[in-house]
Amino acid sequence: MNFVKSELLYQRAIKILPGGVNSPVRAFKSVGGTPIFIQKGHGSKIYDVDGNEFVDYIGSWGPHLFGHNPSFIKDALLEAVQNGTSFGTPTELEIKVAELVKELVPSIELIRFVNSGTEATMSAIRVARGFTKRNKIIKFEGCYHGHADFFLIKAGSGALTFGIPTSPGVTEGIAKDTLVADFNKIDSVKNLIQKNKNDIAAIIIEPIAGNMGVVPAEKTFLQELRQICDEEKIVLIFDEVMTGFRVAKGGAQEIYNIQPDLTTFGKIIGGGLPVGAYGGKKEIMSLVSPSGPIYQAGTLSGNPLAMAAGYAALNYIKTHPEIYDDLENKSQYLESGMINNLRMFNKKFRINRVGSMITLFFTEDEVKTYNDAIKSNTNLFSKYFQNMLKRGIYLPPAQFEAFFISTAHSFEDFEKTLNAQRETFKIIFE
Ligand code: HOZ
Repeated sequence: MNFVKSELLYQRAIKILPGGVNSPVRAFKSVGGTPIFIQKGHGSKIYDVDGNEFVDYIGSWGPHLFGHNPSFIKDALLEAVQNGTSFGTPTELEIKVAELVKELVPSIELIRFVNSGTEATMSAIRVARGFTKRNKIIKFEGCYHGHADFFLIKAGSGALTFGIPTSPGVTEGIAKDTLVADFNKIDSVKNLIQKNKNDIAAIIIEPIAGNMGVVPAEKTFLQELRQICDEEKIVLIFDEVMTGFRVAKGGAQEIYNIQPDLTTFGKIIGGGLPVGAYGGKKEIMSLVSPSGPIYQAGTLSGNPLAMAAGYAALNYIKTHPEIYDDLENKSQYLESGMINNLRMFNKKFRINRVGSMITLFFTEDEVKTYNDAIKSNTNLFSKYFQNMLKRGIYLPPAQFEAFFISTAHSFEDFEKTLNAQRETFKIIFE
């Protein structure tokens, strides 16, 4: 496998794009080497500019539940583009997508579409602050909610991978209103609430964290959070940008049977196009402009191409509930194969999996919190990543990310992956 064309493109890219990329993790900085430039994707595979084929486990970081470019989404897009690309006016499709989201996720009474997960989470916080007339928020160490200033404090994903969980450029004034609790540790939440009585507007959480690797919240922890929020009149926000429609049709909230006050979604509701959304209780969401005073706007919000792709994706989910059994069976198969491979090399490294989201942590201890996750041997992960890549397996280029399985993945893909893993383990462990 050679990467000659990718390397040349990277040399061009670093002259014009910071770090050669438009989003940090994809630059391969934490795993070494230079990024690969992808030309096309189909089903479970992506193909780079040098003509190399990879089994893809990123799936655009989650939304490609059906693999790359499924025909029903492509057809919907081709049809929509005949009518124009953007109007900045209401369209019927926005209502249809909104109604579908509400049907699949019962906690959504009103919803607003935006253009990314970041926009969704930052707007949800504004609404929670406007609703409660309070300033402070609680987030959890290692959770990532996009790059709005007030979230870049002890954040996960690229911020954690690059060792800048709290970014320069975030002012002290902003940082002081973000309180950070420990994931899965209810006492840390209680302590913060005690010290900031009647000042907390919202608690935001990834119910199944995907941005410090996959780390599911314990059910009792989420139940207690729900109870505390009710007692203290705090808005509970589930960030389901990764988990929404992926771990179940109703997202993590369906699995845990807990209704948040607000939920944020990402690109999955646009069939992989640039879309986000926030929604939830009518009482809160009706404060959003123009029905209420809390301002939030955007020309591309509810964009007709994104809505067409989103409608196709969500309608497929609604009419094919069997996809979740398929995803579970496939993911279980891959997980068991990985466990066997680890056993073969006498390693007890941890695998966390919820449905089609998986992380192999290079640590032998249980991973339930951020502090557990960062015990992982990231040098070993880098070697693992590079060796898998050379064997045609494209994993997220960072330890603190989830990898994603789609319905397009085949058992043949998994056998290839497991085989590559055995060869890789032989090199990195022996
Ligand atoms: N922050 C994303 C992963 N959690 C990566 C985004 C990207 O590079 O596309």
